[in-house]
Amino acid sequence: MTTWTEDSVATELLACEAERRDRTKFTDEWPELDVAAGYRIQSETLRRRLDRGEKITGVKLGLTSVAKQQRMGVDTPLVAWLTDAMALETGQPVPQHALIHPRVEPEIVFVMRDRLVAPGVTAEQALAAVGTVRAGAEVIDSRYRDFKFTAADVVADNASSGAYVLGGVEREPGMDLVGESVEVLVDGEVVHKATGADVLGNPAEALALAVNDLATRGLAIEPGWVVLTGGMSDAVYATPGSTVVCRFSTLGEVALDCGSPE
Ligand code: 0L1
Ligand code: MG
Repeated sequence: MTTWTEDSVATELLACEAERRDRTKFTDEWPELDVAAGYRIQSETLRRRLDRGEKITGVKLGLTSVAKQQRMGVDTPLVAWLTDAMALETGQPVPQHALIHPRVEPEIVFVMRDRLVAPGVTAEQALAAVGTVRAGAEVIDSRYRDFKFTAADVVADNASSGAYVLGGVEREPGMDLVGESVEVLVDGEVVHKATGADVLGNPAEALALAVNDLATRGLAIEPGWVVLTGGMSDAVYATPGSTVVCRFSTLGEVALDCGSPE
């Protein structure tokens, strides 16, 4: 059996991503791997992404809704990184050629106007630093077989990061975040419904959680960054040939063409 280290786990996760190869979770072989170690591994993979020229575009939260927590069997919200290599333009299809088993989920997204620094930031204070609110769709892609992981595994894996796209409508942070609803349609059929209330009761709570968590690692949220507040509903498979639409009540629609098999 392999003896893993934080460094070799980081190497293996990035290799799985580059080679589109899934694997069993590390905690099967290294049960002592905990969430704190998962974040150190996540920081190391971010360092390597930046070394190869990627730029941070923001942060993403994971497992902020009960729907996601129950589906993934992990009840700890988590924080991870977005880079420009993950950003999709409107109309770009899901990059199937680069992903293992992508799924799509609807997100309420904050675009930051001001720098946000914790600790002790409340949801209200966090919201005061937001410039605009937008709809988003995240394309998640776990490096773990069948998306089976513990909290430590998924934190190390940058919370199943894959790609993301933003909708075109921009609204003020004072909008009704809690009441904003979304329907997820696959080929025209509604398969999930959720509201902003599903995201920790209020997506602003997710933003506060992110900045307070980042502060424990000496980090802040920077102006211009996007913050994906977490899947509002369970995700749907991005089956090649299908179209996924996230239809929000006031934030517009985000449509994703799921592309063709590579
Ligand atoms: O694979 C996963 O579902 C873990 C990441 C969670 C992403 C989210 O809840 O937005
Ligand atoms: Mg997400």
